Amino acid sequence: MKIGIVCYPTFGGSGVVATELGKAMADKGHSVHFITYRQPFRLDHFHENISYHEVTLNNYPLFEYAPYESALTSKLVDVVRYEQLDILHVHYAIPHASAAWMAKQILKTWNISIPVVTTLHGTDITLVGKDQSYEPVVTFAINNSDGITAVSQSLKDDTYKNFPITKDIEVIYNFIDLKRFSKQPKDHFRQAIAPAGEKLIVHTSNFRKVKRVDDVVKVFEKIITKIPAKLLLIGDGPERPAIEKLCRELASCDSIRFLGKQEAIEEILSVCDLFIMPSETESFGLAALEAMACQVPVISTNSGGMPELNIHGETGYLSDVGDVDDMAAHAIDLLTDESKLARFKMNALMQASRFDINVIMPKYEEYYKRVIEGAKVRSVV
Ligand code: GMT
Repeated sequence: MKIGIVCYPTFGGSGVVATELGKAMADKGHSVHFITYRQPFRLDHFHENISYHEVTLNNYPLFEYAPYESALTSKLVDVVRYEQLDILHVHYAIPHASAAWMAKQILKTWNISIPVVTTLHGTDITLVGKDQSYEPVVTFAINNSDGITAVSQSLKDDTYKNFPITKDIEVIYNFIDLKRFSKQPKDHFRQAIAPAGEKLIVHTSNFRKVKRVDDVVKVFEKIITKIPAKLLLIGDGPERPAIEKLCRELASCDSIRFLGKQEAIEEILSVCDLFIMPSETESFGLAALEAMACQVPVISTNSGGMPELNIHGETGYLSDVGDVDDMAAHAIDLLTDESKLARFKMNALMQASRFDINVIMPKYEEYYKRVIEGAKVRSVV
């Protein structure tokens, strides 16, 4: 197949899923065309089956806001037409699904038919998409996609709850490359960060409000009253200055390291004992899956799709959003019971292997084929 992929290319789960999926499709022999405004950060090597098309945004003095959606639509028209793509897979509804619909209408004028698959990732439905300034476009674009996937059952349910969707949504979970994300012998890291044998607690995110990073710090404050521990905060984003301020006020700065954005995150996860994800909402929780693949159990909220990934009492624990006392109690219980901790670490790995890329990628491949066939049948009728 010749596949076009549209995504947000910078740090973020949807971009990671889109890029890794494209790379896996290319390894399988498909011809993959990424169409994004910047080179996706995980697209870092030459691959004979991968092409990259940059959406160029020429700003003119008249525009206060550069019309990204129009530039993307024009680029989609160009790439589909000249590369003779079989399918377009757009990640994140806003504005990728509506740009794809517009491109499809333009291409029809040349008698070119291009099926579009839209993958819903989370905040495009649970936060941003619900906003009245986007809702009609999101609803229309989803209902006019040829195929729709959601990254968890919870996100599928939320989509039907929040939008008048008339089409079927296929659940295809996030996935992980276990060859890359696996526990590595990096004991020298542990020795450097926790020289006195402290437990290592980790959180990775883009520090958006929805991630509730302040709750990570509050949980950690409670943990260190009982157990010697260090906290690694990985990633960066709008809330980081407020979190740094909170750490200074709580005087826990000495035990907390802000590591910023990290490429080889699996090396750090390899030496950690516990991952904390206290998100307000999380459609799947790819960052938690990455931790679990490196044998790190997870303390998370029970919101969104988290219970589909993190099994309470087996791979970690689930708490209500904001219940830092419950999260801390679970963390202390686990970190003080070595045999339970060892069991949870193995359970985390076993659960992560259910989401192996080799299991999930064929589901997308099969779904593409179904959507292409369906579009052919519709065009004949
Ligand atoms: O979590 C973020 O802020 C990034 C966001 C995105 O769209 O890039 O992640 C969403 O998509 C990921 C990949 O499907 C999911 O694993 C995340 O759970 C989801 N984030 C939220 O729902 C908050």
